[in-house]
Amino acid sequence: MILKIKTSADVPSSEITPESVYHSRRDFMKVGAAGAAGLAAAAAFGGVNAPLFAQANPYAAPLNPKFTVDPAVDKLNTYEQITSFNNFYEFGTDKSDPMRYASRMKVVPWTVDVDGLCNKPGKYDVEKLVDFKQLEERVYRHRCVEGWSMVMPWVGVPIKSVLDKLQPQAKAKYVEFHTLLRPGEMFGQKTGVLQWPYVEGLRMDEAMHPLAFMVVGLYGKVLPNQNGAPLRIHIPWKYGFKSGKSIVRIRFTETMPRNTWAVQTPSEYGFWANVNPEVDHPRWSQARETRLPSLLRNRPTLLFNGYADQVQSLYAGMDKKVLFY
Ligand SMILES: Nc1nc2c(c(=O)[nH]1)N[C@H]1C(S)=C(S)[C@@H](COP(=O)(O)O)O[C@H]1N2
Ligand SMILES: [Mo]
Repeated sequence: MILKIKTSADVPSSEITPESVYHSRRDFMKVGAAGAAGLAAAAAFGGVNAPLFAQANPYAAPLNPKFTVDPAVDKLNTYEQITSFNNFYEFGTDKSDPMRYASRMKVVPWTVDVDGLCNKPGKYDVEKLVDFKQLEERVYRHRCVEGWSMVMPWVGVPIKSVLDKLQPQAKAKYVEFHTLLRPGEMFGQKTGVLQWPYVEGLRMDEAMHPLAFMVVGLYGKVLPNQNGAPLRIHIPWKYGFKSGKSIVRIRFTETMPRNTWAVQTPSEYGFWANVNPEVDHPRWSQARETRLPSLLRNRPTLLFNGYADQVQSLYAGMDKKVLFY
């Protein structure tokens, strides 16, 4: 694994522009829909600039203080760090590939197909799935199975608020999240590095857990393509590969999903992938982690990535060997 952090000096502004172009286009589209929300937010907020602010940028959402970190322990990574060091194999396997190439992915318009064991299957616009008037900011630790970690201020809604609209049936035990399959824009999909499309899944009670987050923004702005625009999940107590990006399909199933990394290398990756310092990857220790931008294993890995008190009841009585793999 090569850890190479780009600084702003390494990133020509021409490579950043597409994201901001997308942003303003998106803002433009949102003004109508967000107008009413803007007025309501303005009334609640009362600030002189509030109406303009709320209408222009629905992603400037309030922090939910229940879901944040101690800044003395977990310093926020910069926007630049979070958007220039990524795993998104659809755009190549180098950490800087997504930053370079993800702008090729067309994210407007974007629809999500919903199927399987639910009462409201169909094709949904993102705006129908995610209530943009309810966006909130949450600061989460993110731990990649490779050993690096960051702290991100995401903007989104609980996954539960999305799934509830789809009315999963009692038979649905799991939910799958499928990434966009568009080899013309995602050249990694012309290679066999993974089985495409990228599929991840959760048990229903995991997906419905208050921590499980549906992300549409970062740092008060629209989610950059390299981080999984326009819709990705973040499951902070699991290794990063569980958090699928650029989601175009949500499927409810009775059987455990065959997630991409478990299909690719079943001897190394499983379905659960809960973070545990005591269960090593077959090729490296998970006892410590590299909190970027440091390049050293500078801190201990935490059980469930530090969210144990909130999530361990999900797994009462289950086999430890299974759970952390
Ligand atoms: N579609 C898709 N989703 C993906 C991946 C990927 O390659 N393709 N990589 C995963 C891995 S291994 C990690 S660590 C996180 C990285 O998210 P970030 O780039 O926003 O930090 O995305 C996850 N989601
Ligand atoms: Mo990862």
